[in-house]
Amino acid sequence: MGLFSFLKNKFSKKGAPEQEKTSVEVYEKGMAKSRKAFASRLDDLSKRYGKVNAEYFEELEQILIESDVGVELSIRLIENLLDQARKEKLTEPKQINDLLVDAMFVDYATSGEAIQNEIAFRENGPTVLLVCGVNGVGKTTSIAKLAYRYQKQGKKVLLAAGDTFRAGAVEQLKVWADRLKCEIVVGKPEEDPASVAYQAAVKAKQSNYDLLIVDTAGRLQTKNNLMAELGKISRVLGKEIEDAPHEAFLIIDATTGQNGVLQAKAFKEVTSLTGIVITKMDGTSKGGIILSIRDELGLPVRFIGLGEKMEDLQEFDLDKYLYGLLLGSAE
Ligand SMILES: Nc1nc2c(ncn2[C@@H]2O[C@H](COP(=O)(O)OP(=O)(O)O)[C@@H](O)[C@H]2O)c(=O)[nH]1
Ligand SMILES: [Mg+2]
Repeated sequence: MGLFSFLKNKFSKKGAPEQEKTSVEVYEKGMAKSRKAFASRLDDLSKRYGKVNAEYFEELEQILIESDVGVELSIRLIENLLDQARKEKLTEPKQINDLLVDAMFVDYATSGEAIQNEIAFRENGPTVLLVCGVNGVGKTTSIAKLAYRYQKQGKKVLLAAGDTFRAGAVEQLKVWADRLKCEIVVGKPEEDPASVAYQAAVKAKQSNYDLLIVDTAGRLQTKNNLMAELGKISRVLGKEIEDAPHEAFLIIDATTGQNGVLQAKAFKEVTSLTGIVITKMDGTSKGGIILSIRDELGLPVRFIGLGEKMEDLQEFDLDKYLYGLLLGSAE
């Protein structure tokens, strides 16, 4: 049984536990655009070719590249597929497409650091999550969604409005904090973000918070500035709370395509990231970006934004992702 048939069985509505069902539905809905671009093109391809040939593989490679799987990874996947097809004398388009899905799965599963989603909470004292990424990618809204998630799990959450650079950014986080009834530490306009982080760390420790989430400014004009600022925030946090920040998530907007991969490389150089959050997956037809980022950076994708609602930030699940990408493609 191919992976896709397996996933179909796993996630078919009948018999799926309630909790799973809703999460799968969020993936199904949020990945509709990507699915349209990927699964229906695979389907169309297999209908046009009776037997696979060199052109088939070329077209397949094109679909991967256009889905933002990344040129290097796309070429590698297709080369391996060609080898395997030759060795095993496979000629059916459907067999090839099944193998491709398997290979996508294996590449994600085996590239780099262990797969992990939830924040690993410390036994004693607050766990600190630093959130970075360029302007507009969805940092602040993802912070709100994460706060919502962990509050629901019974955690005491504190926010730090560390994006003191952009007018309105602090206000935006404050609005979210009010809605979520979540405590927030706010500095003065244009106050040094490290000073806000410091105040928040002190409060988190004194008042026994489980989780402190620190928002940061997203400007990336010069790498030196960014490095200095993120470095300073991290140092200040680490002085107040042992080993903080314990987690550092980079937020990437899926609609920015390969540019997101470049951002990830730039940030990875200046700060030690523990994971990626991909946002706006619902707004793109190029869902392959996840595979590309994983392949190039080795970092685990921790959460995925599949829409604007609080519940639309889901923990990243490779099976659900591939299912969302392929649902409705030819059996
Ligand atoms: N459709 C959709 N929109 C999102 C998602 N995540 C964030 N956004 C939107 O992206 C915009 C920018 O988000 P914001 O959090 O202000 O970005 P920041 O500048 O990085 O803090 C807002 O309008 C959000 O509602 C997502 O997963 N799906
Ligand atoms: Mg923001």
